[in-house]
Amino acid sequence: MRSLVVAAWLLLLLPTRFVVAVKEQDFKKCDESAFCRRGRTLAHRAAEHVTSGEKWKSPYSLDASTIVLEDGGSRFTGRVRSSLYPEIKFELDVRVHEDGVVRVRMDEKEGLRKRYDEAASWALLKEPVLSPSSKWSVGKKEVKVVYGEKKDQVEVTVEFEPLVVRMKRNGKDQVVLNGQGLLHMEHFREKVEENVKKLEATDVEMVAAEGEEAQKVIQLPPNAWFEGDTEDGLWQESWRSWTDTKPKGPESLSLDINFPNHGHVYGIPQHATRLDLPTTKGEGAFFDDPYRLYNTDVFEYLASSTTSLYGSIPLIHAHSADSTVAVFVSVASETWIDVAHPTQKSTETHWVSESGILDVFLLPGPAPDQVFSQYAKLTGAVQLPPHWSLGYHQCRWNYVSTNDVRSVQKRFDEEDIPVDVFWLDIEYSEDHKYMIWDKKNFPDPVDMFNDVEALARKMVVIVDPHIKRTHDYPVYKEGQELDLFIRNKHGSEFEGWCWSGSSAWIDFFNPNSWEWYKSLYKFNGRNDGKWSWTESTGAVHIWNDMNEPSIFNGPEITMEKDSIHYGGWEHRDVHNINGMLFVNITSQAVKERTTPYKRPFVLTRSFYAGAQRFGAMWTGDNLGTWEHMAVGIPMVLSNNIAGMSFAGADVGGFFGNPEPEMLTRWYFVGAFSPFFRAHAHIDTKRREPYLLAEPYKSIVRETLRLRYSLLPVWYTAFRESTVTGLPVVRPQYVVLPKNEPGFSIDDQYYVGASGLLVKPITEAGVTETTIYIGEDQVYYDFYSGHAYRGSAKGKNVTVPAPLERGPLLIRGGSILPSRERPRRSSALMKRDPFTLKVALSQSGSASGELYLDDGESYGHREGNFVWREFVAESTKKTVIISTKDLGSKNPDRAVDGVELATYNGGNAFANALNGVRVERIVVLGLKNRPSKVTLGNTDLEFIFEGGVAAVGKKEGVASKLTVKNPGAFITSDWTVVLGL
Ligand code: NBV
Repeated sequence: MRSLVVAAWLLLLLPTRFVVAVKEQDFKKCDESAFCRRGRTLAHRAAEHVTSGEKWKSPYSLDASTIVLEDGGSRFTGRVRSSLYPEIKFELDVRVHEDGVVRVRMDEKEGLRKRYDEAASWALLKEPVLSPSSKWSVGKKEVKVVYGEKKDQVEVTVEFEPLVVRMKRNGKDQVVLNGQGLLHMEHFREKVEENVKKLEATDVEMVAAEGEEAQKVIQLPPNAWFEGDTEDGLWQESWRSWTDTKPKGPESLSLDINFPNHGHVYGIPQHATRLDLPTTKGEGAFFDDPYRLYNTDVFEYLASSTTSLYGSIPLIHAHSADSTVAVFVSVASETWIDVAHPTQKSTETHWVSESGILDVFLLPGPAPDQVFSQYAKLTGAVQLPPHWSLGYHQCRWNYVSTNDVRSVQKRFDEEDIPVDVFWLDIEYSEDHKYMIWDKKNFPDPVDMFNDVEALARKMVVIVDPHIKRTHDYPVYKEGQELDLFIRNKHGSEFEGWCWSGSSAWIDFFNPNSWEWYKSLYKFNGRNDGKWSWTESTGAVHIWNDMNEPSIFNGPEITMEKDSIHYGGWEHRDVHNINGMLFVNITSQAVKERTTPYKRPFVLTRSFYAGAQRFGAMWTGDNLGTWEHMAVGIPMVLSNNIAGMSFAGADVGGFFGNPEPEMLTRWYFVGAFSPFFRAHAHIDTKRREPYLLAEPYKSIVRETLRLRYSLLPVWYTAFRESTVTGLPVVRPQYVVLPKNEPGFSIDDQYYVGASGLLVKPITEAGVTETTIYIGEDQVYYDFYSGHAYRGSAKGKNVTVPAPLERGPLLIRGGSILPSRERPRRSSALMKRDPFTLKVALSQSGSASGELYLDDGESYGHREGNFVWREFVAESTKKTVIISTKDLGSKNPDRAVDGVELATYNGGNAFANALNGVRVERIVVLGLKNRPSKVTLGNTDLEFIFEGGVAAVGKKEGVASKLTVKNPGAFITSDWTVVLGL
């Protein structure tokens, strides 16, 4: 109901030409999907049993006599039985990884058919290493393992009957699997009438006691209390005009995953909703339908809904002031998740997937940082992006010709507005045959690329996965010759409709497609002389759109589930991973076409767990409304905590024509998103920043300059993320995990570990706002230096929010490196000097980091980088600001799990930066004017503006010391002493 109201409201807001209803009816609700219906009904029956006082008992148990300890005891296997089908064999396989993550796998053994068990092989970085020391011990009622520090012990038990998996920390339940008894793995069966009958009500009797009227008694089959009394869509299912044949029959999975001591859950992107996931079940549930994970191209999606969107990451974080834990469910098929809070401090979730094995990873935490590192160890960390890709990207559907691109670039330069990348959407291509230029409008693509590159910029060109079925398209012709296309249920080439008309889709599950597809990107030609994209250059990077896959005439705008992939798997088994394979291979193709390799940039719309290793994502076709601007923030945060750090939403909104105030505010949102791109639908008016009237144009220019000045902060945050798995943008619960009132806040966030706290304005007419400070610390207004005080319990402070200054605070205790010279693109900043902003904490100290490398090669893996730490320490009479090399603190693993070579401070990249100055040091919050400021024996000139000190409780404009040209260099060690 709520969603309908929002939909109606949205329609009123949209300009008339966009009044194409949010097509909710194009997408299924749980009750329109048979396996979801079955799973949810199972949960309802269980709940009814419990409320009626009957005991609901899981039919699944672990047969103790079959348990075998393996791999030195860190793993065991055993047979699971279901009392409903005693003859069916299920095997359980439970492992402890070296970092304490527990993996629980269950599969049907010797069944009639095989379940898809390869989701993890695509999601995981590599096969996890098992714990050398944790050993399972088999008891009378359970198998148990205990590990961790004495005072902080994790105990995992697998109880025999019913089968329950429980992870405890210090005696407190962290995660419980099947605690509610909703585990169900539908086994493979023959489609015979007898089977059908078995599930039906067997009889209807009329029983009449003496003197009473006859009553109807329905005798149900014994398993009906669990599975229901009628078959529901087990073998075939129709929806709208489509029929999904289910040749394998039912094989869905249901599992309750509960967090009895955690009142907040986050993750399972991507949905347009709050970060702290609202409930879908139980009294007063916020949503009616479960969260759905099924990659789909949802046209004009709602700003608040559980509807699935383009990407799916089945990772959920559960959080309380005591601990954070997470569960990653490695499943590739359509999945629905109900969320309920039976109490404020506990959470129940119920997962129902259509097919595949049960493969669940329990990440024990116990703090957010550890959960991130555990997840990054499993699925990999975000790749270190090329530095230029953190600049501003200018896109629209479409820049219509090579000259159009040139003139857009010219206009940016005339107006002195920084930009790094220009994008080409689908209309560059001839009849939507991607990589083939429409020569009428794009007669000289290589010259265009070179013109853009000459001004130190890059281009990104779209390559969609639908392949036009015409033999004059070499990609189609060769793909067909090599037999690389996905097949339909009859075994012939799958055909569907997309931009290119009748199209086919390459099956990237087929290993034969990989080298071939990569070879198409060779701009120097292929060894075998066949067609490749020679009208391209090394400065061109790629955008993968429509890879859910989006198919205009398919059910829910995607592929029929009974289509067939390599290995005979049905599309239903692999749907949510399919899009990730495309961006995986594209990123390899882009990387490998340059010698030596350069870091690729690929933007993808569809993604799955692990996609962070291949590129950036964006939130798809948002609307140019304040609601969409606002929901983009929790969406980006949610993707970030699920590993997809390189995330952003279309600035300005894809659909519609945002008014200047909205667009201006949206630029600020973008400037504080990891991925910063403006984009617009083909029917919208042009809205490049130089077209804005004053004062908007100048404000947007300044916002872009702010982004560019803070690129060192963003790049440093990305480096940290590649090593630790910590997100680039961090919500309140990640930074202050013990501060309860912050757990649901998702409209403000921190940038990496820099101490920048931002709260973009997403409403019209705002002039001030409140920012929540969840700790007893001083925070400074980024622009005015006004010092605000938080409190340990948390406090809202009111900050100015004029259009030209989006709310931005610096956390006391931070040192921010920035580059303040306005430039036209990031490449021109390479040797620019630095400003260090020292924001003293309440105890008078501060620290910060800076990471730099050449920004595009893999030289950093050979130790070619600069990694510095800056520290400020106060004594009674001095404040000492110093810097040292962090190379010795070399991380033990880096991007893509590749070990870093030993770092050497005098590496080639660092040497190339010799002479790059620190041109300014600014210190906020000194208690008084220094008597002198020295660097070694040299007295430095300085300006001191009096004001509030960091130490103490006063609020107001903080004191500010500015030391210009201290004579310090960014690559060398130095110490600046402020004598007080
Ligand atoms: O390629 C055209 C668009 C693209 O601009 C947009 O960013 C994608 O999300 N694409 C979808 C296809 C058509 C959308 C109506």
